[in-house]
Amino acid sequence: MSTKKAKVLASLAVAGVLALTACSKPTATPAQEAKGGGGSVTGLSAEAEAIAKERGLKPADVTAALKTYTPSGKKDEAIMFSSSGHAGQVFAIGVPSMRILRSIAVFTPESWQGYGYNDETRKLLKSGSVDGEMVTWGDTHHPNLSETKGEYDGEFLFINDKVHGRIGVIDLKDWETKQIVHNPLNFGDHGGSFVTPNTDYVIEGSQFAIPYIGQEDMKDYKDKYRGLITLWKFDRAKGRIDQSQSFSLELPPYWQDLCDAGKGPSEGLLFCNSINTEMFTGYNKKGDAHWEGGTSAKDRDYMHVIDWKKAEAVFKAGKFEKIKDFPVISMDTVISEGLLHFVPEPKSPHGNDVTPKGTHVVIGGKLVPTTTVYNIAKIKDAIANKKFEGKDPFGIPIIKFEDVLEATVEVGLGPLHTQFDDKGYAYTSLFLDSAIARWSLGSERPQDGWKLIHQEPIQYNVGHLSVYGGDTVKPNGKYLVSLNKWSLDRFTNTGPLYPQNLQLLDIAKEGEEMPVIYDMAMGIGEPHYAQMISTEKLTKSWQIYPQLGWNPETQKPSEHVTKAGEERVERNGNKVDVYMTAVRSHFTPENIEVKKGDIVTFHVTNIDYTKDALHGFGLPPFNVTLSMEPGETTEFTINADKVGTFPWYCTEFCSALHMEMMGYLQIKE
Ligand code: K7E
Ligand code: CUA
Repeated sequence: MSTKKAKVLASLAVAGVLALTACSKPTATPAQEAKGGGGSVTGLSAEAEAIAKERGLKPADVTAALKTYTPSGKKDEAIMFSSSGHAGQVFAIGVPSMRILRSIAVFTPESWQGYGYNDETRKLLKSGSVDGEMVTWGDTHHPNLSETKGEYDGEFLFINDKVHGRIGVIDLKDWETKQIVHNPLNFGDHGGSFVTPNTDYVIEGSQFAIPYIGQEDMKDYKDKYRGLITLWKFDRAKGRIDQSQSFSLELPPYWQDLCDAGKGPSEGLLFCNSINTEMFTGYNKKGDAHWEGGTSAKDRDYMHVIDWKKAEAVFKAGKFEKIKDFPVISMDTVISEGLLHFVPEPKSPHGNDVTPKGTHVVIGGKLVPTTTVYNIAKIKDAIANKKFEGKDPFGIPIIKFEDVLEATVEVGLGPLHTQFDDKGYAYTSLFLDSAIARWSLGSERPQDGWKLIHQEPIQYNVGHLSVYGGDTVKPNGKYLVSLNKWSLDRFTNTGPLYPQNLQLLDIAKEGEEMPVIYDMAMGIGEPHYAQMISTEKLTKSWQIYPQLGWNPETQKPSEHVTKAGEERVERNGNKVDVYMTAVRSHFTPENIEVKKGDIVTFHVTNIDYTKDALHGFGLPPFNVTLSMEPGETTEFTINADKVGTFPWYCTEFCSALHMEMMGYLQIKE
């Protein structure tokens, strides 16, 4: 590194918090210019040469196009499941084409999927109510695929809702949300939803500390405010989180954040960051710092090392109390049972990532220009031999930093998250430098040692990065996606709200070559983390529901399935049940008469039991929109409280006579 750069690094590290808000200049770097620069495109047809010339494409552009262009009918090799931030959904994106294949509604009603508009998904959204309030949005950050032996198994996907402290469960058989759970003790759960290597638990860290119950004065922060980490027990056979077997750990109010589960030799441990060991309480009077400064006052915070297997045993032994009806292992028990140890970490860290072999854990320092690598075997030794340098104010043992440090690697400015490949490299996103750092794991590449190999510029200000399988025991080192917060000058203007920029990098080769090969504008949400899985692993994914009359809520045939010829209207007092079929290009029945004051339930079966033969159902003014996948039976209920004639229709252009696929609902006095 040049002295000039070193000086800049040092000064920015000192500037710390201020530096974090800086943003890069909107220019391509000289390195990128050089790579794409000059020369003629050789080996192409005259027509291709002419097109390249006319469009001003350089040789590197043509190579990138060849790596990513996916002709009609050809399929992607991987799928990236991405969060959408405060859009409250998940996106499935094909790689390397970077085509959005679909969105999966989780915390937010979504009318195309009919999510939140039929009885079953209304009930689902309602089940995610928070303090009795039905909330209709979420802030999704960290999608996590279910794992078996530390590898993605393609069965389930979990996603956290930071704002309300919830976890959504998606079944990858039909790619639909099946469950939303909420821990009643906190909000702002940034640190979800990380799985243990066999998906025994889904982990949720709380970030903001609050009093578990009611309101407490900020001056009592240390005594009355608490952090929390929740272990949600996953029942794979049922495809649901088992709330009765889930529990939380009471923790100091240090803002526990991102966690990663140990694997291999470190299986059974959890590593979680914390942000506010200062126990800072905000700007209250002139002269106080703001949160950003106050939580970064000390040089070190504490990485929490939690023994989740021991915690599970403690929970099963009944050593917990119930707060708001949720089992919590008290801090006293956490300490006396040896469930938690601290390791000093760079202040206000961001990412926390265990290496593929489970031997090391990497912290992204955010305010320092290095990643910090810990040796987990040494952490285990220190715990086993009770070798501590002291205790925190709550009595939690602190392991000495130097005893367990493996390396600090100078990677660049604003290191956030780290992922791994199959070549023994680690990749760290650099928010301030707007680059991806490739660095070598000394444990895997002794020929290189622990050192920076290359910084690849990206455009601009990367948050998370996602390497194909990059947090599993067997990463595939072919692709990396840089999920950038700013796009600035990359796309055609879309008004003052800019898309984000998801950039695909080809990381297949060793050394310094890892070019950006595609820019994908993301204009429907703010992806944070994403995970990339081979499509070959999604073997459980259905192309069509297994049986006619399928109920996606129970994943079984519905008791209300209606087959052709069985359509009918049944009345029982003021309760009316309509058993309806949909087929190209009509509904049966298609004229329905009810009386004002009736409660009408429609049970609609799409009997077009063939791939991709979708029908919809839009009924004004009752706020009903359905998406009926082939073979699906779905239900919605309306209160027929107004007299009138209400035409409904199929909302999916399903056939040449789709416009005629409609019916009238007559509500009579
Ligand atoms: Cu870095 Cu929520 Cu994981 Cu955004 S977080 S980037
Ligand atoms: Cu069915 Cu349009």
